[in-house]
Amino acid sequence: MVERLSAEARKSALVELSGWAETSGREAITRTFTFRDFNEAFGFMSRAALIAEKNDHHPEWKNVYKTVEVVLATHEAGGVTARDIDLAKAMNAIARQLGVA
Ligand code: HBI
Repeated sequence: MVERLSAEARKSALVELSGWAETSGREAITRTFTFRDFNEAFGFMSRAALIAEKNDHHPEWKNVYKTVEVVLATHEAGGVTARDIDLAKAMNAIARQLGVA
């Protein structure tokens, strides 16, 4: 079982994660990605989905046209863990490759 990060550990991890913030009202982290169009947003989701499935760690997300709103938490730990931080980093890397953020 992976360990839930303390509030302090969460905060210091977020300093390194551009665009991500604490989710209000729950122990999770969130970022909204804005792409050029739907095609690019869906491409981002497809690439992130492959990583998520490989690691058996899945995002909560919502897509509206060119925006993708992501919430990451580890349900079995009841909070944010290193798995969420790793997935957030991977998502940022994909977005960067697409020329966003
Ligand atoms: N994804 N975000 C997230 N959090 C989990 O706890 C989680 C998951 N994907 C798969 C998963 N847990 C499984 O390991 C368990 O539901 C069996």
